[in-house]
Amino acid sequence: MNKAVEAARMVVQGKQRMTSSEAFVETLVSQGVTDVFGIVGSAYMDALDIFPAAGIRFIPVAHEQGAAHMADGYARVSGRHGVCIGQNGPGITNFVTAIAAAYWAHSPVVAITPETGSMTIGLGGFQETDQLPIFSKITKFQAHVNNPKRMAELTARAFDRALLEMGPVQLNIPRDYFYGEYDYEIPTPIRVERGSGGSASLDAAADALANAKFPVIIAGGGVIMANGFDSTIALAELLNAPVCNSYLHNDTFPAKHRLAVGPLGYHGSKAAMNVINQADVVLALGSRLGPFGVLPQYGFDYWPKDAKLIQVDADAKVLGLVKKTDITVWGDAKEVALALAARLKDRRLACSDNKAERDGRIQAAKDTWSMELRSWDAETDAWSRDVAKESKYMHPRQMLRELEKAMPEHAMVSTDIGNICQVANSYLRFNEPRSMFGAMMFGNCGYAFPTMIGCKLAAPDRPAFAYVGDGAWGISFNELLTCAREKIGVTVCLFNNEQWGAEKKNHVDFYSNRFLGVNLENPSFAAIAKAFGCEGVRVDTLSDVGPALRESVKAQQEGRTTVIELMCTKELGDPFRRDALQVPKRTLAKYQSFQ
Ligand SMILES: Cc1ncc(C[n+]2csc(CCOP(=O)(O)OP(=O)(O)O)c2C)c(N)n1
Ligand SMILES: [Mg+2]
Repeated sequence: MNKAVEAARMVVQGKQRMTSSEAFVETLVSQGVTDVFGIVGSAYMDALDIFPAAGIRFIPVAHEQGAAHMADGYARVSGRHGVCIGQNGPGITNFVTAIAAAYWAHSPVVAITPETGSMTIGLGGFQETDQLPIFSKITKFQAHVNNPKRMAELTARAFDRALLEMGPVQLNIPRDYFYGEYDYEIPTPIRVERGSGGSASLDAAADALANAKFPVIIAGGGVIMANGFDSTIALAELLNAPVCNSYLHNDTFPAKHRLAVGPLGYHGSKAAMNVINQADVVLALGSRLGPFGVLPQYGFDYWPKDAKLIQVDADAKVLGLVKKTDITVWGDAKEVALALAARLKDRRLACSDNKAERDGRIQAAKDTWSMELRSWDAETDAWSRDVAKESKYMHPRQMLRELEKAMPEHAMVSTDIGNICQVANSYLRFNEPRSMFGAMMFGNCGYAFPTMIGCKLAAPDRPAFAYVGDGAWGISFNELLTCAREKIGVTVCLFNNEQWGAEKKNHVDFYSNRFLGVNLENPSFAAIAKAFGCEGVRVDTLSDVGPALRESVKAQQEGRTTVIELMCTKELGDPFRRDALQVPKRTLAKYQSFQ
């Protein structure tokens, strides 16, 4: 750190007279904030003005939804706060979708929401809306600065709570409260480690694992948040237990490890499903076992109904919520893994007796799935075969395989919501944590690109890739402006199949191919990227996929973003919501042909 930066990052000590803007900015510094995403606005201009003197970079974006997604990606890759700010009223309502997404991604995002001035609330002036109720169900905590003298206290509390509760928080500030001079003391941040759970529950979990004949671990997102990657490996090796990744968390266990069997969930690994199906004890480490992530897949209801379930989570509210648990441990995934390993290391383990036999079963499941995946070149349902036959473009699975082969080490990949993005779940393997950034359970199209921009800002040395469908691209490509203006280099792998494919699949499966609102006529997205000041390349053949990806990584190092427009057939993998759709039934005469 050079002297000027060091001086900027020094926080004022003890009680001092300062303006509210200064108290606000000093509290950001004390909380370690170095980057804030947003769109400029008069509501907080007095504080924004002094960001540079505090060593805070303001990253101006194209749309506030992008700012909040960037804050999410930034937080997920760094484990630090992601921060966004906007103009009262419309700037703030633009945050909503992205904050809901951050909520389900358990991201410590701080949404700073300046609001209408305190003296005009309720008068229906300019840019007024009641900003607290809007976020009440999608934040872990809401701080409202009800008096300017509480600026430092409440700002600090919002930041502390985001990390303590692992989720987005809102800091709502009437815009006139940025002005005025008071005596403030900047609070010291609360950073406290989580515990390893109660000793009785740990003893019970250790007993169950010691007596298990086929223990299987599910490594969930909590493993990442707890920085528990290594302790999970150690526990798995001690038990010689195979490890499944929970849905969209393919980075919770190294894919190259012999005990790794791959992800559960939609378009996950059949090896993981076959292995967990044989378990007599399942240890869910840092997972809420979200209902969408444990649905039957490939026509296989793999969840082992008779297995004992041990669930470990730092959030008490998710314990036993979705799956009935036999043993619950309320604790940090890393600390619990360490505590269990300490309890088990000198014990006789029932699963040692059949180690060789289990190794054989695990390897067989992995080999079978890997062979199947290698020979699975295209979707085989009648509709897919039909549309692919007429196409000169790439089969999505083959294209995804080429991307996987060309993926550099330390890559970070975000995935959007869409058919090809979900099929990608089978082709995304990681060997280090904080590498995969799925759109998680809020499931909003338009998530992946801005999120990856935030990831790249937090981890500039890592190659960054966003997987996005052409429909979702329409929601999010405005942030190419941010990349070009701020010289941020990421790669967009844009899957162009000229359709909102995931929804079209429902038309095929349930609505007799009555296509409505799903076919897309696209411009050249590669040309659009160039017009925005980024790189754009169109790829129609498999042999060009790897070279284009590698070229884009070079551009990233020079702060340039590339859109690789990958032309794909219209074939479609298994649908998302088979679980939630019903065969249509029409009773009125005029709708009879819509069966
Ligand atoms: C914001 C938002 N709007 C609508 C949906 C519903 N939806 C889910 S998947 C999907 C289609 C995605 O199409 P595309 O991005 O082109 O990917 P593809 O399925 O073709 O691979 C839609 C519209 C959604 N998830 N999020
Ligand atoms: Mg599409």
